[in-house]
Parts: sequence; structure tokens; C-alpha cells
Amino acid sequence: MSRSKLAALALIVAGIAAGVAFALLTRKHETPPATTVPASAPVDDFEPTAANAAAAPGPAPEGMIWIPGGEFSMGAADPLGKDANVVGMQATEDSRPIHRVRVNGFWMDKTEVTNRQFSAFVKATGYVTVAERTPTAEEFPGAPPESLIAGSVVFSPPDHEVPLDSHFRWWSYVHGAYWRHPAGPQSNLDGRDDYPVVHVAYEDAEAFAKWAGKRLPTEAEWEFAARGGLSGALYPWGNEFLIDGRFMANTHQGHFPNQDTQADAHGGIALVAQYPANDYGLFDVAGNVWEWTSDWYRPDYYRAPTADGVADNPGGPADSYDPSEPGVAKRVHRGGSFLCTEQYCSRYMVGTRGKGESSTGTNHLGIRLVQDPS
Ligand SMILES: [Ca+2]
Repeated sequence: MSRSKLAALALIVAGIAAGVAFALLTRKHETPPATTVPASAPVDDFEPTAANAAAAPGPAPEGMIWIPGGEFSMGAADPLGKDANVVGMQATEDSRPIHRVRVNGFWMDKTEVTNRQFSAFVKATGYVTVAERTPTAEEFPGAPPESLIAGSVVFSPPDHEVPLDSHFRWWSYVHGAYWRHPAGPQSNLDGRDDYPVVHVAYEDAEAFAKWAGKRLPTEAEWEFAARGGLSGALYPWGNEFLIDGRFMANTHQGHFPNQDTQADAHGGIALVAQYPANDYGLFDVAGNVWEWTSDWYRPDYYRAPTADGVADNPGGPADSYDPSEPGVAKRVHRGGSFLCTEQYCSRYMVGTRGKGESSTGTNHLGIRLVQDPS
């Protein structure tokens, strides 16, 4: 597969677009400070997870569950038994080396943040999300004035098969799309109170977290939690995608992007917690919607060794670099979405990584928060 194809794959994983049509989406960023990469010593393979033995430090905050923390092997190996030409293989390339990481215990939302929760935040604060704000010429110098209209990116599949060489074939910038109108101005949240909130940019996620007295997880915390105590499993529940023929996550079946057969019982986004929880009690850590983490994205972040061979509560690199879009600062996304499919994006695999430009929300990207013990 060509490098350009790989870059295209990376872009769809990010749910982000570059170029004229989506020029609005790439806002100017302050240059982050110089990189000091906290380090980790590569290991050849997964080693057992050693979770902390201490019990939860108190009663769980509403809707949250205790993640004990401990030491684990972070990253993703080539999935055994998969053809080297399928997407599943390329999906692991920036998730190596597999390395040892230690995280402290924390509380984590059992589910993705819902429209009901986000609505309470907006009602209490009057917060206006990035997708609702009219972009300015200062933010996007050179953009045609008629393009400076508030909106967000919506999955808009064609009704026929298309080459998978450009995500523009199935993503559209829709004026008037934001969390309350996820498919555009004519759509609404009727009956969707307990669906994941979407179209949240990174700063929206941070604002919600601050209001809720929580924070976004680091990438390492997210992966420790999603693995649920298992070591090296392809998925949060084990190594087989189906268990006794049953789907374990909301992903995409059929032919991408034009046909979703909904074999997993959900076409598009689903109510939270419709599939079994992982062993820590977390729902939808694979599929449904992507989730922001607080780490900047760099493909080389897992490489630098530390003194004792274990990365201690790593918080991500100090800056962002994505070879497929140099100059666009991105944060790590985790978990995959209802659009993930082996044909294009198999990053529902638990050790794999997504990424997205910080001001870009889409209708398959949401939030899950954590809280430190008091
Ligand atoms: Ca589905």
C-alpha cells in the first residue's frame, strides 16, 4: 500500500480533513514548547498486567468506577492471523514499541459522556461549543468569507461503492451541525438523551471536565482502563472479535462506507452501554464513538527509553507531530467508533491509536472523563 494511502487511512481514523473543503477545520495553533519525551523502554512482547491491589479509596462518584492502576504493557502488536495487506496491520504501526507503563489509580466514567450530561453543563453555564462559533478571518487567513460559517464534520456516506482513497467521499462539513443537531440543522436529540455527546472539540471537552470536577484521561490511563486487566489482548474482551457469535462493540459491518448491514444491531451511533462491559466495568471502550485523551499525538512517543524501563504516569509528548499532516497539532483519540471496520479503520483494537486536530469535532467523536482520588 502506498504511503499516500496510508496517510488517507490515518486521516479517516482521525476523523479530520485537510484541504480546501475542510479548511475551516484546521485552526491556527500556538507552537507547543519543545519536546521532552518521557520515556519508556521497549520490550519485545506483552508482559502480564500487575494491577495495584489496594481497594477503591471510597465510594464511587456517580457513574464512575475505580480503575486500580498498576503496571502494564502498552501498545499493539501485529494481529496474528491477519493479512499484512489489510488495514488491521497498518493500524498498529504507531503503537509500538510495546513498552511498560505505570499509572496511578483513578475513577473513570463507566460510559461515554451523554447528551443528557452535556446538556446539564450547557444549561448551567451557557457554554457555546466550538462548532457553534463562527470562524473568523483571523483564525483562517485566506479563507473565502462565505466559508466562515459555523458547523462541524458529519459522516455523509455515498449510496454506492467508492474508492477508499479520499475521506472527502464520505465526510462533509455541515453548516449548523453541532452537539444538539448532530446530523445538521434538521436533526435533533429527540430520544437521544443517553447517546454519547458528539461534535465536541478538545476545548469543549476540557470545559465540560472542569465544570464536572473531572479531567480527560491520559492516553496511558485510557489504555490501562480499556484493557481491563488483560495483557496484550486485541480487544478489551479478548482476542476474538465475536464471542459465541455475539458482537461486543458497535462498529461497522458490510461494505464501507456505503453499506452498513448493522449486524451488530446498531447502524450509526448507539445508546451507551448496549454491549457488555470490560472486566473493569467500562462500556464502549471499543466502538461507538472515539474519545479524546489529553496527550498530544506523536507517532514516535513510545520509543524513548527511561532509566528504569517503566514510563511513570506518562502524560504525552510536549508537542504534536503527525507526518501525514505536518503543522497540524493533534491530540490522541482512543477507542474507535461506529465507523470502524477492518476494511478501513480497525482501530477498535485496544492498543491502537487515533488522532485529531484539537478544534475538530465530528459526529463520531465524544468524551469519557476521569477523576483523581481526593
Ligand atoms: Ca454498528
